[in-house]
Amino acid sequence: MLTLYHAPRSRASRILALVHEMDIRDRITLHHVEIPRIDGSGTPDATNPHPDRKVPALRDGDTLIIETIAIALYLTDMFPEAGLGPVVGDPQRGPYLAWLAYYAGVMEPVYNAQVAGVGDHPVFRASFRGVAEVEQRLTDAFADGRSYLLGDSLSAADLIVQSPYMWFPDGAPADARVKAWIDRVAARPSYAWVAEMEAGSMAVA
Ligand SMILES: N[C@@H](CCC(=O)N[C@@H](CS)C(=O)NCC(=O)O)C(=O)O
Repeated sequence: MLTLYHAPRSRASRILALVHEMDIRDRITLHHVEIPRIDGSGTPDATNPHPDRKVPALRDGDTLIIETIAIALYLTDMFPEAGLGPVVGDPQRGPYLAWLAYYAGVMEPVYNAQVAGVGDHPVFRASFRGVAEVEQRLTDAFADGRSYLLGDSLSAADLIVQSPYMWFPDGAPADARVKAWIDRVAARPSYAWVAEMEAGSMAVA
């Protein structure tokens, strides 16, 4: 049995949505933990095995997996039949990995730097570029009218790459096709389920 360490309305919510999309809820025990919040509420939770007491974290027997991207890949590779992540040999595997890596390696730093007011620093721009380039990347991705990042069907990459715009809709790219994708992902039944779970009915392991 897998254990997912989760806190409501956090980066772990995307993994919860992925669990629902993959229909593997019965394979996962949810363990709700407290985390320190930006508003000063919450505290680190001693029951959280994450070395930084962050979420998400996933335990599989003696193995602890941290980092959203690693957890998403671990799950989609473990349950390929769920169809949420192309496996090795599938021509979409490369784009899938690239979007996941781009999110963690570029998008999160770029948006955090923007909030921190340091995104224009030449050293930062040399490594990551900026918001305009991220928006152009997404605009280009949807220029052919596709519904999701990899084509016609949802993958874990959509749940993760779209997530900043769920939290900060005002920061969404202006492109109509990108906006339609953001709305399409947000309207998935998995997110209604996550909202319901996080509203208070979540089982604590
Ligand atoms: N890069 C990590 C970031 C995890 C992270 O920062 N999670 C936040 C919740 S959104 C957290 O647990 N914060 C608690 C803390 O900073 O102590 C990932 O994507 O898994």
